[in-house]
Amino acid sequence: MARYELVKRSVALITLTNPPVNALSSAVRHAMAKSMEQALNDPKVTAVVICGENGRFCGGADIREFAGPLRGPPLVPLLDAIEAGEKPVVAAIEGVALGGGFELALVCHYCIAHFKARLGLPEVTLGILPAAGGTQRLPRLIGIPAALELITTGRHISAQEALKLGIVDQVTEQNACEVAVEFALRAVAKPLSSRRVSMLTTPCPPDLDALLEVVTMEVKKKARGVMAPLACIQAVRAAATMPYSKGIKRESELMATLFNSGQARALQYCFFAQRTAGKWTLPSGAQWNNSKPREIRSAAIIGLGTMGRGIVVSLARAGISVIAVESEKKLLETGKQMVIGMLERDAKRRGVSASLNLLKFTLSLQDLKDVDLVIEAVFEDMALKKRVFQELSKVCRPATLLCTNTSGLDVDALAGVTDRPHLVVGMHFFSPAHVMKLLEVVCGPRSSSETIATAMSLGKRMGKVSVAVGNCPGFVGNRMLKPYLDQATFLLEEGATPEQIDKALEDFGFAMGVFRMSDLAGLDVGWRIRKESGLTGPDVDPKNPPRRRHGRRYCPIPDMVCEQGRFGQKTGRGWYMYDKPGGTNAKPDPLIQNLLEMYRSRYAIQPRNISDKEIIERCLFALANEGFRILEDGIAARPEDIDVIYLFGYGFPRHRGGPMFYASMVGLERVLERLEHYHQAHPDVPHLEPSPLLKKLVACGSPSVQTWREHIKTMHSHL
Ligand code: 3H9
Repeated sequence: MARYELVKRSVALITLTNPPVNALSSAVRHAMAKSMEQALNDPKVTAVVICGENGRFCGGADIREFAGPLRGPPLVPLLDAIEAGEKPVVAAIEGVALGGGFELALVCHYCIAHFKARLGLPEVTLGILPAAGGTQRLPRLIGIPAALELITTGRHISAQEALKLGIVDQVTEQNACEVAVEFALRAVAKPLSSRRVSMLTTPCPPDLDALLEVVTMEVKKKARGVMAPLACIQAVRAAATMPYSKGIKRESELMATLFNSGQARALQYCFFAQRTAGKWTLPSGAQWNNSKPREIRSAAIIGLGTMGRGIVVSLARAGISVIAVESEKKLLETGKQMVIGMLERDAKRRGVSASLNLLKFTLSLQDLKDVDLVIEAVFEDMALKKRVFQELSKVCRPATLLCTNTSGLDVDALAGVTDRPHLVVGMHFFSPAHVMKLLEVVCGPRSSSETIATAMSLGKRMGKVSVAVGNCPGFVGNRMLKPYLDQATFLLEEGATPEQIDKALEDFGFAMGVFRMSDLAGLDVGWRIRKESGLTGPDVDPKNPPRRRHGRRYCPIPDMVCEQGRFGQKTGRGWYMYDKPGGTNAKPDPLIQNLLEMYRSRYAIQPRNISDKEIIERCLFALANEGFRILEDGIAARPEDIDVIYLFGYGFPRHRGGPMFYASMVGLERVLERLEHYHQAHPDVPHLEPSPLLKKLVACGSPSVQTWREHIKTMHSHL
C-alpha cells in the first residue's frame, strides 16, 4: 500500500501502491503513517519524496470507503504531521493529484510535477468538499479568487497552470520522481517554516464580501439547489477570516453536513455509474473485457444535417478520416462550410490546429467502398434508411460496419436488408452530436460482439459516454421520454401552465423544464412522428374521440400548437414566445394561455390548482416506471445505465443521481404508492400503472439500486 525505500543513501522514497489510482484507502493511510514515522525517526534520512506507482501520484480519498464507517488513521492529522515534520518532503506528481492526492501535495514542502500531470480538487463534483485541509491551504497558497474557482468547480488544471499559480515548484519532462529526489537533496539545509502552507497568511482581497457574493450568485445560477459549492464558499471564507486551527474546524463541520447528504450519495453514485455503464455484457457471455474491438481508421457519414455534421466533427476531432456524403450539391456545400466552421472554432477554443485534412466531402456513395465504418444519419424515415442500407451493402467492402444514428427505429429491420446483419449496430448520438456526451449503442439481436465492442470503443475515442442498450422503439432514452412528456401535457389539460411545470422541474434541478426543452429541440419533429403513427392528422378516423387514441388518454394540445406554425425557438413561437425566430429568451405567451382556456372549456375540463409536488411525482415517477419496464424487458442491463443515459442525454440533475436512483432515494414503496394513487385517478394512462418489477422490488424489501440486477437477471434480455 506504500513502499518504503532509501535512495541516494539519505532520501526516503515513499511510493503509494494502490492501483489503479493510488487512492488513499485506510490501508494506504496506515502504511503512509508508518513510512513517515520511519523516515522522520531514521537519522540517515535527511529528506523524503512521496510519489505514486504506475505514473499516477494519487486520485484522492478512496470513494468506495465513503459508504461505510471510517476505518484506519484519519487523513487530516496524517497530513498535518507531514507538513509539521522537520525534514523536507517533496511530492513527485505524475499522472494525477486529485482531491486528497492534491491535499497531500499541498502539505509537502515542495512539489515537482511532470508536464503531463493534472491537479485538482474535484470533491465538489462528489457532493463534498476538500476536507483534508484543501479549503484552508489552497487559498493561503494562491489567494482567494483562484482558490474559489478551483474548489467550487472541481476543474482539473495542467502542471503548467499549477506552476503559474504557485502550486508546484518545478515542471519537468523527465521522470518526476528522479527529479524530486535530486531536488530533495538540495532542499536539506533550507529552512522549512515558509514552506508550511498552513502557516501562511491568506492574501485577502479588500472586497472579500463582494467577491464571495458574486461567486455565490454564479454558483446558485449554475447549479441550482446544489449544496456542495455553497459549502465550499463558506469554507474558503473561513480560510480568509480565521486562523488555520479554526478554519480547519469549520471545514470539518461543513464536511459533516455534506458527507451523509442525499446529494453526496447521488453524486458519488453517478461517479461509479458512469464507469459501470461502459462495462457492457450480453446474455451470450460476450462482454466488454472479452470482446476485441476493431480498429477504426476511416469512417463515413451519410447525411449532413444537424446530427451528421456533429458526428463528422466528433470523428475528426478523434483523429479519424471521415468521408461525408450528401445527396445534393447545395446541401453538400452548406454542410461542408458548416463542418469546417465548427471544427475551426473548436480547434481555436482548444488551442490546437483543426484537423481539416481528415475530411472529404462527396455526392457519391461509391467513394465509401474502402471505409472501415459507416454511420447513416439521414432523415428519420424507415423506407429511406432501408434504401441507404441496401445501397451500402452493395458498395462497401464486406467487412465494413454499418451503423445507424436512428433515434428510435428498428435497428434489426435495417440489419435485415443488408448482406451483413452481424455488422449492423445503432449509434444513437444526441444533438448537437459534437457537444452532447451520450451515445446509445443499440445492439440488434444479430449484432456481433465484435461490432458492439467496436461501436463502444469508437464512442469512447470520440469522448462519449457510451451505453449499450437493446433494440425497441425509442431504445432507452426516447422510450422513457414519452410518459414524461405525456404527463406534462396531461397536467396542462388539468390546469397547469407550461411555465408552472417548467419551474417545478427547474427547481428540481433540470437545466430546462420540459416545455422549454421541447421548444429548443423543435416541436415539429414529434408532430411528424405522431402524424406518421396515425395519432393525429387527416388519417385519424373523425369518429375517434379527440382525447383518446388506441383506448388510452391522448392530449391533442401539442398538435394544436404545431397547427399554428409554432415549432419552438426556430419559429420564434412555441410553448413560449421569443423575440425573434432563433431567439432563446422564453417569455410566457398569452396566446398559449388562451388556447389552454379554450381547450378546457371545449372539453368541459374544470381547471384545478396543481401543486409542484404533483408535477414532480407525475412526471418523474412515470419516467422511472418506464425505466423499470425497460429493465424488465432487458433493454437496459442495469439501472445505472438508465441513469447515465438520463444524466448525459437529457439533463437530469446529477445531484439527484438519475431517475432510477432518485426513485430509490424517494423510497420504492412511496413511488409505488403514488403511482397506484395516480393510476387510480387516471386509469386510462397505462404508464402510471406500476410496473411488475417495481412491485417485485418493493415485495423484496426495496433493495439498494446497486443490487436490483440480481432481481431482474432471470428476466428476458434483449442485450
Ligand atoms: C477526496 O479526496 C476527499 C478528500 O478531500 C478528503 C476527505 C477527508 N476512489 O476513472 P477511471 C476507480 S474525494 C476509489 O476509469 P481514468 C474507478 O472507479 C476523492 N476508486 O480511470 C475505476 O474503477 P473500476 C477525490 C476510484 O484513468 C478505476 O479507479 N478524487 C477513485 O479514466 C479507474 O478509474 C476524485 O474525485 C477513487 N478516488 O481516470 C478523483 N478514482 O476499474 C476521482 C478512481 O472498478 N477519479 N477510482 O471501474 C477520477 O477522476 C478518475 O478516476 C481519474 C482516472 C482521473 C483519477
